[in-house]
Amino acid sequence: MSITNATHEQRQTLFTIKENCLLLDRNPLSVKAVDSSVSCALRCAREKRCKSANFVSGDKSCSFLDKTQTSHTHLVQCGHVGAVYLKKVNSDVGSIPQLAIPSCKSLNESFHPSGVYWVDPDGGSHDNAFKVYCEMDTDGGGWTLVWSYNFTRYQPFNSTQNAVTPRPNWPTNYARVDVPISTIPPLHEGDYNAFSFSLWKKFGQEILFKSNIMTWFICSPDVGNFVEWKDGRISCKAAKRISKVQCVNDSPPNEFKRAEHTCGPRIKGYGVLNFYFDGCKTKP
Ligand SMILES: [Ca+2]
Repeated sequence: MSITNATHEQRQTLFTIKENCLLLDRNPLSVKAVDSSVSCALRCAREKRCKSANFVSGDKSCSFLDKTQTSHTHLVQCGHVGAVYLKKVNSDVGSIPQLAIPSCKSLNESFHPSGVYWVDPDGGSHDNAFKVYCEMDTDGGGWTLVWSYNFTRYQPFNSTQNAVTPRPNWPTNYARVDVPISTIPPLHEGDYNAFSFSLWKKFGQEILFKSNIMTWFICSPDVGNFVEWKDGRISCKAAKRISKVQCVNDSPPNEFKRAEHTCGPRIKGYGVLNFYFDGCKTKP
């Protein structure tokens, strides 16, 4: 599950240039033959993973790099006649605590790939910055991964012992909720952990629900609001169809229900339960 309230704009890609310099990287992302440094920059601009590039005029080679002179100053060497080192402007944002971003939605999808970034949602000193996973591929990107979960007993799925695990520390009065709680931000989609629930709203109000087997949905708050923990109507649209399973849950949900007196919150549609984040693994 990821959340955002991103609005995106396409920007030009800018480069800083160091003539007669190279970033000595033994493992470039790729090397291509090009005619000029401009052509090298254009190709790097189109490749999200390319943060900087070396152009060598002698052999007309353009090497794409995932490192930059900011992160690897010691690897930059000058005095190479005919070489040009090109660095994407803003390629370093979120790469170290000192360059922490407010949230994933501040990234530009055209040159920031999905991955781990440093964020500092409360601004000011970056001493309390921390790492998160930004998803930059779905519906314009800008999603912050706030929770990734597994199941206690996937087979059979409807077993009373099946529950999501771990769960976020959202409020519940229900004594039977008994799966472990996580408050560690997940750093990739298979890292089963969760942000502290009170932090979710700092990254936006819109939620992307992903699934391995079901249609993905993007939901915005209305009267109901997941991150503010308010029951009621929400507004959802399908973000991606998962072709292997066609089921009734494909229709977008329209209601959020909290977890005060049940095993977990629910996302429902017209007579359909799309997501039930069941945190009870032992039931009578
Ligand atoms: Ca701060």
